[in-house]
Amino acid sequence: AEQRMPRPSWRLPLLGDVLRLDPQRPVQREAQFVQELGDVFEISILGRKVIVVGGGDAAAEVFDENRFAKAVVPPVSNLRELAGDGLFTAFNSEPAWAQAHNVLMPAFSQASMRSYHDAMAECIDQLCAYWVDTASGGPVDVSSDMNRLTLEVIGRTGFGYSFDSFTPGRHPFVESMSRAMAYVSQTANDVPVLREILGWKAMRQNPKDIALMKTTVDQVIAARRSGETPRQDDLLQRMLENPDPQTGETMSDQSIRNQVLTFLIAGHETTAGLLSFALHYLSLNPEIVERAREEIDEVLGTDGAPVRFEQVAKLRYVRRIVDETLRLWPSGPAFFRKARQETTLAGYPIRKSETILVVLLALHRDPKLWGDDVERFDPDRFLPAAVRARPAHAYKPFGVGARACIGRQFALHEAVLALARILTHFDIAAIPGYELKVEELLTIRPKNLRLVMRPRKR
Ligand code: MNH
Repeated sequence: AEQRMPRPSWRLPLLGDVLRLDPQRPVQREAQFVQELGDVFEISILGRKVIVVGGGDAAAEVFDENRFAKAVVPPVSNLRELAGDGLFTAFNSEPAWAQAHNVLMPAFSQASMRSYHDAMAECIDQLCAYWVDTASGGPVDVSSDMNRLTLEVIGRTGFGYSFDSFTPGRHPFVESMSRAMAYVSQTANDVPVLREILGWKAMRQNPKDIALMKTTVDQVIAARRSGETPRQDDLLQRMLENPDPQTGETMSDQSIRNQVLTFLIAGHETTAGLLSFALHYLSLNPEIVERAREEIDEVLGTDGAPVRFEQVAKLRYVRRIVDETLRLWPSGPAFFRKARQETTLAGYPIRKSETILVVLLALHRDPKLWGDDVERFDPDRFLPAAVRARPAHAYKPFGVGARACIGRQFALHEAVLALARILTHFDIAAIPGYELKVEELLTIRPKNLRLVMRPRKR
């Protein structure tokens, strides 16, 4: 006899479990369900069944690319209005995915980070100067400033464009992008009719925001193509010039636009979230700051010279701080999989194409995989011996398989460099009484996190 998959104890007709969800904090709510219902269970949202995986061996199963694959379903598929068949939102079979993947993989290799390093370092130094000029010992708005940094970095290294991020006020592109992202996130699980009644203003605004973003990017591409702006060794140049080695064809302007928009979306809030959470933990753990600074001073020296590319990979402890931050708060907190054909998961039967949500927020705190002090921030969990002792499926902040994050090396290089530079220049102090609350807008970030950044006393 077939065993039935666990599910919440009661369920409403039509609505299903929708009233149990938390529209403001959907993934944190799912992680709570994992505590109540176990590693595998199902929920029902307005007639749509979603299987949830939050730990243990079930995670290893669902990461198996032979039996499961990425699923592009809401809210991810809602981004297609903006990013079309760009890398992140493409269906597995779309030809634009394979082409962009082939062209861009070399551009995101560890070795290619060398060509983005100087621009990254410059942006980080601009951030530090901005804090010295504007903060004058008062608290800074961490999430907002980390967003300025990561957007500036991807703009400069991606396509030679500056959003003038370290000036007061916000670039129109940034205004449009944050509204468009909020729109996708807030309309993730609703019904179009409700959207019409509840969301008049946002609904009328959204097409305008999308149009502005597309036009901005199209202008940047056209200016580079025509030679109006100079060639440079960035992602845009590679997309314009390098053919797909498999077909010999170069990318269309439409596909390039989709990729640029994708990098702006996928590469900016995720890394900003990571940096914000890391600074939060550093503000609470002086002994970790001390160990990091010992390493930083030894590797980078104390003369304030620009950081060289090769030095970043030597910052092993700073890297462990980054890894541990992504364990507790993986900035992409969940992703979707689907069954390639009829199969089973943890012994339960699964139909072909059924949707499965992997909740990293729960997996990364599974006591079966991480021990019983899972809430503690401890970078030494990522010492090589400790990593080897854990199964590989315990930690997947960048996803799995063919559709895993292409920007992983980019994000890690940027994050290690930024934290090293910030720790070199500033003493980080928490605001007494701050309690971490986590905000979700597809990605996660600490809510209202403010920290005092004082020029470092040696
Ligand atoms: Mn990223 C896919 C997490 C930084 C560009 N990214 C993914 C996935 C996760 C992820 C998880 C898989 C999603 C899924 O299976 O549906 N990404 C992160 C995190 C960070 C991050 C936690 C930072 C920290 N990502 C970046 C950066 C870039 C980027 C930086 C670009 C500059 N990510 C992508 C792209 C994809 C992706 C593009 C889609 C890749 C594909 O499907 O081929």
